[in-house]
Amino acid sequence: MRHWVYIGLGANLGQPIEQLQWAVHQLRQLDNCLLQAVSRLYGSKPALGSPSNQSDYVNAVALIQTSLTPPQLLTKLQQLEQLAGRIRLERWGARTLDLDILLYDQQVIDTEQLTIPHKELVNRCFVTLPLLDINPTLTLPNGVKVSSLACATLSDDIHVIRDDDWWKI
Ligand code: A4P
Ligand code: MG
Repeated sequence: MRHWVYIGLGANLGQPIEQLQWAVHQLRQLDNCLLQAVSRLYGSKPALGSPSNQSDYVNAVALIQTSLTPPQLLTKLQQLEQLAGRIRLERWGARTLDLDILLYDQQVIDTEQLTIPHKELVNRCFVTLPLLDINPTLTLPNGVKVSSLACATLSDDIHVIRDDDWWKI
């Protein structure tokens, strides 16, 4: 279990909070993975560029330790997305569960299948704020401190929904 991986969780259809609780529960059960930490739970408007008329999103980040390679982990996460009943209709469309690999150690990966760090990480408060909950001194592979990004503080666009052990079911 030598790799440290941050996973972004998001949902805006069905019962988003329950789906994120379910997702964390599934991460705890995954072979070759150990759940290490979970952020607070956040609510926000769909990111700029998302199709309009979408419901608000619920987001969080989980930190796991794993022996899975990035492609192996992606396959597992996509299986969980499918299990959660996600229907892929449009890019950035509404979804019951979205699981993204945000960071995999300090590796930089750019293949057809995977871009790590996640391509939108630095632009999205619903990713940077939960990352900072887990690790206030987190640094990206390019040396940038997450705490120095524009999105490092709460604003009108994003709020904390729960700051307890919301994921423990
Ligand atoms: N892929 C490449 N890199 C990664 C990675 N690091 N982690 C590939 C996971 N997957 C990665 O993903 C399409 C392909 O991306 C996958 O097959 C994988 O090989 P997808 O999840 O099916 O497509 P998508 O989610 O529709 O597109 P995309 O660009 O991944 O969307 P995002 O970035 O996930 O954005 N607003 C708020 N407030 N909160 C949100 O959570 N989420 C989105 C979706 C839009 N607006 C949002 C939110
Ligand atoms: Mg995605």
